Amino acid sequence: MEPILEEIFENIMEGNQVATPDKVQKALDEGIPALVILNDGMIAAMSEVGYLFEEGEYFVPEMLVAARAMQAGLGVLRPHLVADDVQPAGVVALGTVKGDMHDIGKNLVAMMVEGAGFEIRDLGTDVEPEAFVNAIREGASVIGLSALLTTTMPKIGETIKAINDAGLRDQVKIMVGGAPVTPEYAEQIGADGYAPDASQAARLASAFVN
Ligand code: B1M
Repeated sequence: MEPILEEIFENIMEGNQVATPDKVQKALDEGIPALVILNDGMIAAMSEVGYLFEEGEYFVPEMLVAARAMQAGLGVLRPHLVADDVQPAGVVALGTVKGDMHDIGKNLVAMMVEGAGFEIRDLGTDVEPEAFVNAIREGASVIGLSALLTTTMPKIGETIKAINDAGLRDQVKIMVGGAPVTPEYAEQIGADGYAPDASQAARLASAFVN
């Protein structure tokens, strides 16, 4: 691997939000294609972060700073990806369901899924089922539903029902998560998958499109 790509990898792993964009710019100046920087330096680092998180070697704070470094680097890289017409792995519309204001976990999921090469449409918190339906009409291929309260968890099922009722269910994959959500509940309400954490959400999104 080119030394500068290794430096990008290391800086993301360390969560260095200052050095990462500089290194990305340096790699571009060296003539490395934007897609190579993205895949071999940045996405590779985020999958390693996800792996270390799952192994219990990294915790939420480490994952959060790594994701922020990744986002800082993407700020420099994004115009070049657009100029090179690099297509995202898919468009993921993500939100916390109606009635629920918790967004820390959802934001972490957004960062890790973006780190896996997806475009994120963050619908925010307290999201009406209709907003998810509209996101599918506007091109989202994956829907991510987060709930942190036992009282709002049923809204996940209601959102999936709204997608069904709109006749759009076969156009999307739906992943669900959040502290009270279980794999059994996900299956019961007809989701395509459940992820217990942000790292596995990124892996699940990739599995959907591959
Ligand atoms: Co709230 N809150 N809260 N809260 N809050 C909990 C969830 C609670 C467990 C605390 C407790 O009582 N022990 C409890 C819920 C109890 C229950 O339902 N059984 C609770 C309550 C009751 C409430 C209020 C009702 C309190 C009140 O007002 N009486 C109120 C509700 C407001 C509302 O939403 N309508 C409320 C409010 C708040 C704050 C606004 C103060 C704040 C939220 C700030 C914010 O998010 N911007 C807050 C917080 C911070 C918490 C706790 C302390 C922390 C949540 C968090 O951010 N965790 C929480 C207690 C706890 O969890 N220990 C609590 C860290 C985060 C990284 O983890 O969100 O689990 P998590 O996300 C993980 C996974 O779940 C998963 O990946 C993430 C990263 O690994 N994941 C997904 C999440 N979404 C996913 C989606 C996926 C896949 C994976 O695919 C799409």
